[in-house]
Parts: sequence; structure tokens; C-alpha cells
Amino acid sequence: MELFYSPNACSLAIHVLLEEIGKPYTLRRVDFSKQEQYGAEYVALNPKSKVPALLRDDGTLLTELPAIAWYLARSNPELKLLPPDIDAEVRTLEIMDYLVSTVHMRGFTRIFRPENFSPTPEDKEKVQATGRKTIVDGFAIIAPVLGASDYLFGAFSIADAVLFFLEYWAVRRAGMSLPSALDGHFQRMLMRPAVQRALAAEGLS
Ligand SMILES: N[C@@H](CCC(=O)N[C@@H](CS)C(=O)NCC(=O)O)C(=O)O
Repeated sequence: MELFYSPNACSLAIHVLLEEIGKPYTLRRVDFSKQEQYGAEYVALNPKSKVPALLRDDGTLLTELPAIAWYLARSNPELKLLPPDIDAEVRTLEIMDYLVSTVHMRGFTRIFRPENFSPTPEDKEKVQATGRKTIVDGFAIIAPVLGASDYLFGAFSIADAVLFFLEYWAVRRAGMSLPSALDGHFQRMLMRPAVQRALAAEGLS
């Protein structure tokens, strides 16, 4: 398998999961500073021009972070990366979708790419403030799900890797503080050897 990623992008969640799984895979960097995601070679592979993308051994490509995470969990059942019962499984999918489609795409993207939301430079601060509010509100919704547990659904699952990259962005990229339950989760995730390996491979700490 090959993971198409960019350092410090949301592909970090899939990178962490591949390290948790521990089977051989190849890392393929897509250099955003050279706009490689829009280059002919990458577009031929992934017309969405996004990371993460996972090229499977049968030559087929998977995109969309929650779908890739779910595939990795289902194809490695012995690792129990998804909760065992259907209700907890659908809650895992629900939370991953919320984290990516709302907290990432409507929150952090407003902070990192305000020009995507308004072409008027004077709107930048307003757009970013809306992004911050979306993140704060989103984290306030997630914190009670975590509660006093170490991980979102008791044991470590794919949803924790998704929450982790957003916690990482909040603290290390956006200079935000986390609600205490999420901060505890973030610190626990940083202690996991798989997370440490993924961060090191991306040149992060
Ligand atoms: N809905 C996609 C979003 C992926 C996404 O937005 N990835 C960003 C990096 S965090 C990207 O590739 N951006 C490149 C660009 O927009 O130029 C998913 O869940 O995988």
C-alpha cells in the first residue's frame, strides 16, 4: 500500500493508523509548496487533488479520510480499531464525519485558507473568527463524548486518530488551547509510539 500525504496535513490521521497497524507501506509525499496536488501526475491518480489517498495493492485508490480509516479498520479486524457493536460503530462513523466535514473543513480551513471563503482580503479576520468559533463549538460537542475515558469509545479506535490531527492542528498550528478532556486525549495520543513514529517521519514533533 502507498499513502499519499503532505506533512502536517489531515493525512496525518491515516499515517498514524498505518503505523498502528504495523504492516509494510510506502509513504509518497505530495509537495504542496510545489502545488504537486494539481500536477498532471497526481491528478491522473487522484482527480480530487487532495490527500490522504491510499493506493491499495490491487491498484485501486481510496480517498476521503473517514472511508480510508474505516477500510483500514475493517481490513485489520484483529486490531479492533472499530468498536465491536453496531451502535458504537455507527457512532464512530458519525464522529469522524463531524470532525472532518465540520471541524476540519468549515473550521480549520477557514483559518488556514480564508481566501477559499471570501476573495476580499478585508474579510480575512471575520472568516478566521468564524472558523475559530466552529472549532471551539465542535470541540465542546466532542469533549463530553470523551468524558473521563482515555479514548473516544473506551479503547483506541480510528476516531481517535482523526480527533488527534485536529488537536494537533489546534495546539501546534493555530495556537489554540483545548478543553481539558481533549488536552488529556492529545497528551495520551502523543505518548503512543505509532504517533511518535508518524510525527517523526513527517518532520513534526
Ligand atoms: N474530504 C477530504 C478532505 C481532504 C483535504 O481537504 N485535504 C487537504 C489537506 S488537509 C488537501 O489535500 N488540500 C490540498 C488542496 O486543497 O490544495 C477527506 O476527508 O479526505
